[in-house]
Amino acid sequence: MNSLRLQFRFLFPLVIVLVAAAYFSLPLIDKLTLRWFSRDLSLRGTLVVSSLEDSISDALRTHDLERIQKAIERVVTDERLLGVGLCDTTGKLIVSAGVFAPGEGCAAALETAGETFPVRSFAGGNVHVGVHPIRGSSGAVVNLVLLHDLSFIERRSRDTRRYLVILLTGLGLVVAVTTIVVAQLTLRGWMQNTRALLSDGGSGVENERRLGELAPLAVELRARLRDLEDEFRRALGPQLEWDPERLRSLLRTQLRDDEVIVVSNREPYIHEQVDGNIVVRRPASGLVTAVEPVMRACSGTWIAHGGGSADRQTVDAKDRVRVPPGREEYTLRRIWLSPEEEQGYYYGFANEGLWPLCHVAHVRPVFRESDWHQYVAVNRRFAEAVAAEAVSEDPVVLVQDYHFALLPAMIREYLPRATILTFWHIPWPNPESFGICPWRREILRGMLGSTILGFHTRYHCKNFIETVDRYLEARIEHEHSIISHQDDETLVESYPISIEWPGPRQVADWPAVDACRRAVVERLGLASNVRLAVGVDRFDYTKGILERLNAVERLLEKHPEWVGKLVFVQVAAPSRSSLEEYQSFQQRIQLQCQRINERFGGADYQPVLLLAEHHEHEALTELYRAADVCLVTSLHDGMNLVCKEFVAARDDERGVLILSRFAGAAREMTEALIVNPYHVEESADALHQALTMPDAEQRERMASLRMTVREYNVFRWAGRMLADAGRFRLRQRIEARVQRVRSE
Ligand code: GDG
Repeated sequence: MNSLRLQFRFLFPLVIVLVAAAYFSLPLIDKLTLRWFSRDLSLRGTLVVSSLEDSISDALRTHDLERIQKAIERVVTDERLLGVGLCDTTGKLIVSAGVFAPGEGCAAALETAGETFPVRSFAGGNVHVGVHPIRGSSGAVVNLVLLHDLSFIERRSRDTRRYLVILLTGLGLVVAVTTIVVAQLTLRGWMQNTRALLSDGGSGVENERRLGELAPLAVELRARLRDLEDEFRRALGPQLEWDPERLRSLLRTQLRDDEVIVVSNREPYIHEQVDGNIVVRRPASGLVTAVEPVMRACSGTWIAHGGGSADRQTVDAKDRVRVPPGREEYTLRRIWLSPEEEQGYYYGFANEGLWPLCHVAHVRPVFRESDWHQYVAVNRRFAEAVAAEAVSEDPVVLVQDYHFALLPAMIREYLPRATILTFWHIPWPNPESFGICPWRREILRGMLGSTILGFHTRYHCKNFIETVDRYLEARIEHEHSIISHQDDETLVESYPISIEWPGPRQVADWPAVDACRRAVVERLGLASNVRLAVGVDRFDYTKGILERLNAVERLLEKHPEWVGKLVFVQVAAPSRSSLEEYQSFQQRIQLQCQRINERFGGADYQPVLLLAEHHEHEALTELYRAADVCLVTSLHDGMNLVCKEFVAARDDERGVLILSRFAGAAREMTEALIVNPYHVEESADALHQALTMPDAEQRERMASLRMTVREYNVFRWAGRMLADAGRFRLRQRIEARVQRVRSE
């Protein structure tokens, strides 16, 4: 309909042009036809005269006017000839026939002699006046005047005009119909191309061919659409975004301000003795990075192992301390572990057993009976602590990670009405891999004490459900992801974790990107023009640090132009260093760095810098902001938060992220350069691509990544989980009420 309207809009001027053409051309045509006929009539007159000339000459000689009269009367019988008159040279009428006015008829007629277009009005119409001189035999000259009726010309002209109007209208109609048909076809083709162009049929030769000359337009249009989408999402941002306030309001409305307790092994604030002073440290831990902002928003109590050298000095009589220091938004309850407990539960069963078991990163899990006993005992101690801290019968308990697989079922023994949300921060392997754990059933039963069990990805959920299916008697509702085991139901769901998106005040405190770069270059003693690639990790074999170094080495081999110009800085925060596997891994990395530096470095250039020490949070932000490239090449990672922190730090929308496809984050952060870290060639190429990536592409990728991380932030992670818990609790309350009514 719209397209028709559009075409009529085009046709209207065409009609106007045709009408104007008819309007201006018709008088012209009238004039022309009159001239043609007048010339015709002059010729005709000449013929008539030549047929009369002889007899008139003879008759004049003999003054036989009667003969002349008869001759001209014969001629006048022609219907187009109105009258004939014979005039002498003085304008006197000699004889006449038909309508010929005596006297002035001759005089008026003779005036027209010599005119090319001798037409006069006569008796309400036009007549053609033909003056033909005839020389008599006596030598005297007379003029034979022929008055031809021009009304037939007018008739013909009217007919011509009618035909012309019909012709122009017909022509107009043909043009109009042709225009509409051509326009419709063109429009349809255009619509198809435009649809193809908007549908983002992917890149590649086939798509280019399909779009033809519209291909460059497609690129521009898609870029513009992306910008508009970005602007739109930015504009909607505040309404859609998850932030602490929205989380708090969810707690108020859906959980009716219920009590929230978090349990994790790692504590969010560690008090350390340093040179006789007590300092507070934030641990290098993805779990703490994610859960701490949620806890600040929810208040409540966080129960964790007190591992800092000054932790005991800073708690009250009930082993509690208010944190964050200075802001005191929630309570940290510390649990003290003996060295044997820590060794067996934490280093032994959790980190030598479950960690490699779940990551499948080519390090053999070690399962010792004694470690298992410590693991059970410590889980029990934490369960008791939860029961002791709970002020209500049905708190919401957030159990964190693989250190506490048995805790959910144990908490349920003490607090049957608690809502237990367990989040497993690391991957879950397939049933075969998990099957090598001697206590696989105990672990699964322990976890199924949870109301909700969360993993980062659907894939990990699927692996877990299949594992339960393989090793336990349980009913599984696959379509709802619910496992029923011993009268308890557990919802298994994916909740991709994230970071807290930096607020405007925090961003305002950050030094400018250039200043960060200068500070890092100066601090590390680098040349001012070097390109910087960075890696930030706990010093762990699952993070792909070795593979990253191999990629850097291969890049320098393949593209020697980067030697002297690229420096790779690896922050490796000490982690689980008392374990042999970690010690030998860390030594291996150190040797590898040395080797690369010896091969490509010199007195004033070292291509690789290993900073194997804990860094303050601000120092990491400075490094992220100074970097051209951030490398995250985990061999297997539940999510990985470093890549999200890098993106959050780049409000300048510059810098390139290289991300392992084996990190959970790769499913969301698709605009990163996704690599297989085991493929050294591919990683080296990605590094080269990152270092040579044009600014506009960096901006486009980074803007999109930032949008994702901002929207899918940690408050959304917690919000979704707590909202699911709220729904569960509501259902539970309704069921309890129904039960009560039934029993009354
Ligand atoms: C597990 C899963 C999942 C690193 N060095 C320092 C430091 N860090 C911080 C980083 C980041 C965190 O540690 C590491 O986060 P990741 O996500 O990489 O990893 P894991 O600790 O292995 O965490 C992981 C996570 O849980 C959350 O669920 O993403 O897949 O393995 O925040 O910035 N922090 C400080 N100094 C350092 O030197 N302050």
